[in-house]
Amino acid sequence: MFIKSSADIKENEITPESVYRDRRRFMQMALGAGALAASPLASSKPGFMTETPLTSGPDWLAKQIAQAEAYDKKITDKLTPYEHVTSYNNFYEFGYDKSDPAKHAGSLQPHPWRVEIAGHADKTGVFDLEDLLGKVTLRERVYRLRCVEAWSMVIPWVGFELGELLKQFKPTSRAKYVAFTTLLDKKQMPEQGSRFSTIDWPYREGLRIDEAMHPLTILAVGLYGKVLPNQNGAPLRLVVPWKYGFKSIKSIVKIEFTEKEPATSWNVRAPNEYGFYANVNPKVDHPRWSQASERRLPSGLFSPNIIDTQLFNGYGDEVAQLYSGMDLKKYY
Ligand SMILES: Nc1nc2c(c(=O)[nH]1)N[C@H]1C(S)=C(S)[C@@H](COP(=O)(O)O)O[C@H]1N2
Ligand SMILES: [Mo]
Repeated sequence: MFIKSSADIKENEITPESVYRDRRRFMQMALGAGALAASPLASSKPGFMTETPLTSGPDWLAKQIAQAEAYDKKITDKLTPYEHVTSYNNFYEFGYDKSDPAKHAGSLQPHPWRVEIAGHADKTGVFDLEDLLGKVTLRERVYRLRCVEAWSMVIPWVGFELGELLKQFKPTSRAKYVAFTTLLDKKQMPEQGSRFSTIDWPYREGLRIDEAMHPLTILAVGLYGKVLPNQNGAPLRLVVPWKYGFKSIKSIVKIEFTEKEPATSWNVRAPNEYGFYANVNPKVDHPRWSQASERRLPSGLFSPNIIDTQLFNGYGDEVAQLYSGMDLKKYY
């Protein structure tokens, strides 16, 4: 038995979701009245939202996010509060402590932003984020995020289905994989200039094309109804909810259709510890720790909130068929 104070219960179980819902409703009302500026979330400085220093974006983006299609599935998990989602991060380009990204990611300039679409597709080129977002439907998606380090969160993302975007470029039959690359810029991402860095920058990730086209796979541009904070991978980051968090690459500048399985940062760094597939699996342990359970945030000394890890992070009904016939211990 773990001791739980009434304060814990209030913070963890009642407030986050209700506050979020209220906020969201409020913003939509404000927008409906054509008065975003009247919202307490809008800033006094025209063109930018400044609720936190690391969350800023142009008006067109804030509006598009606030008007995203609401999530219509039943939410069974408690949402991890905004404060935790945005202050406990992995973003090694800004340091290795969980608190580093929130402290240091202010040097990232996510607007304006361009993304290169390359490789085996009929249409390729460099596109403004605004143009790409003009061609997709923004949706809210509440997903569990399970880090390979055995902690997890529940996050209400705002984004769009990656497949909806990719199809528009008409990938050819040679497009078997999709490779993603994070921005490479020592000025904006100081850790990329560090001599002690153990990652070969830029951060890279990849998916098989059928994984990329799966409707659960999204590119996120917001969370909690707001523009994505820098520390969470602004302005555009991948979210693949049935895979370990490291697959969800942040601040993407390039998406390439490839014929061969692309190199991915963690797999290159420690191939016996981090596989290309990285599907959440309680039966396949990390060589140095068990993956059978996880610490669901927020967690504290007196309420560690340890829960069982689920195969495919609980999304097996939707994704298990992608791996039928594959040995998940071999393709970890
Ligand atoms: N470019 C980049 N993307 C990244 C990482 C990183 O260090 N650099 N960390 C990954 C890891 S290990 C996790 S768990 C998630 C964390 O996302 P969050 O900080 O939004 O919770 O981002 C992933 N994407
Ligand atoms: Mo992670």
